[in-house]
Amino acid sequence: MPEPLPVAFTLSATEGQARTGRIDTHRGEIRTPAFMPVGTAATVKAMYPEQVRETGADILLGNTYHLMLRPGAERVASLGGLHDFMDWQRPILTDSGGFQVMSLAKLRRMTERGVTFRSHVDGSSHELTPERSIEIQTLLDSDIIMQLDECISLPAERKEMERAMELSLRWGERSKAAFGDQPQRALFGIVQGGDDPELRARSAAGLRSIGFDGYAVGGLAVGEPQEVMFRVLSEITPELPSDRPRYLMGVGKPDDILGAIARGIDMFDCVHPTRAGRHGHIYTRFGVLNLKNARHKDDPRPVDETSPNRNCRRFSRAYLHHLVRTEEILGAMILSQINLSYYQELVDGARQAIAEGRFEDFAAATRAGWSAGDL
Ligand code: PRF
Repeated sequence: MPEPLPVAFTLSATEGQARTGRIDTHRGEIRTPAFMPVGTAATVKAMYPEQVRETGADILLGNTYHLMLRPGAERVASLGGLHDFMDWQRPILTDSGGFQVMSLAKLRRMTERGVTFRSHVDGSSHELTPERSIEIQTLLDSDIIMQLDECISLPAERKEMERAMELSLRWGERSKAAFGDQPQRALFGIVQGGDDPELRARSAAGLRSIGFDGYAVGGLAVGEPQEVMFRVLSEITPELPSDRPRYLMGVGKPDDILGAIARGIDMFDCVHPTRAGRHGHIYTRFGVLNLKNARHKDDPRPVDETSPNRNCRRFSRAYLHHLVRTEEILGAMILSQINLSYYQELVDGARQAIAEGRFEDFAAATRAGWSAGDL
């Protein structure tokens, strides 16, 4: 068997800080800026893999934390890896678990060695170290592996931001040693440091000297206003190597994504489009529509009859309102599909606009559309 192709990032155009390009992996190409739908438990909730692909997604996100608890990383490995297990044959990025431990697990204890916790599923005890996180992500056969880090919420004391940033840097070094030489996969480091410019710069410099295949910005969208997130991004992307992909973790709403692309971010993931869909909220070129609202119950109009997405043209708002109100499974399916399609339409539009040097106009026109529509 020939060696699988190494992961490679190629930029094709820039406009200001905004960039477009591609990441090549042996499982296929990832066009950037990219939005990665979240497939936490080896499924993008309420979507078949081929439907996810049809929305335009090149890559999915999976979670170490959830998969180590259920069904277990060794089990997924013995069943042929995560791609075969869920039948998604394109690239998968896995998060390292620390962030989900902090938001979901019980009785967490953070030490230099790693984090111990009790499962939110059955209360069983587990330990996640930087080395075990890499091992799990390798067992899953992930294409892009994230280092274990500690993400704290904002606002926070500077001492606390500094401690978590420095711990994350040491864990980055251990992650790199544990990852070793696996050119068919990428290992990304994660910048921490809260909202403090000096801590962020030290984090970026430390990660750069360790040397990663890509650089994520963690610790944002954790309670701070959007303007703080944008300020940190404007400060941090110039500190990251321009020839490596940059990933803003867990972000966001369409407006956050446009602002982050303008500040040099290449990759995003967020549960928001699928979760909002399951709750009756849909994203369209004309803004957000809450289909739970009683004002839709007699509305025969489709969501958007000029949309490229068939689901936006075929069902009336009254029907979708009914499905949401009755909590029908089909409602979750259709609304998740509509939202993921809109997110992919957004990043596809951004990629084309950057390639043609008109991203600024594209962003302004897109934002104007959200408030101009008759919803
Ligand atoms: N670290 C990791 N995963 C994350 C985050 C982080 O800081 C965030 C913060 N928005 C989301 N997901 N490992």
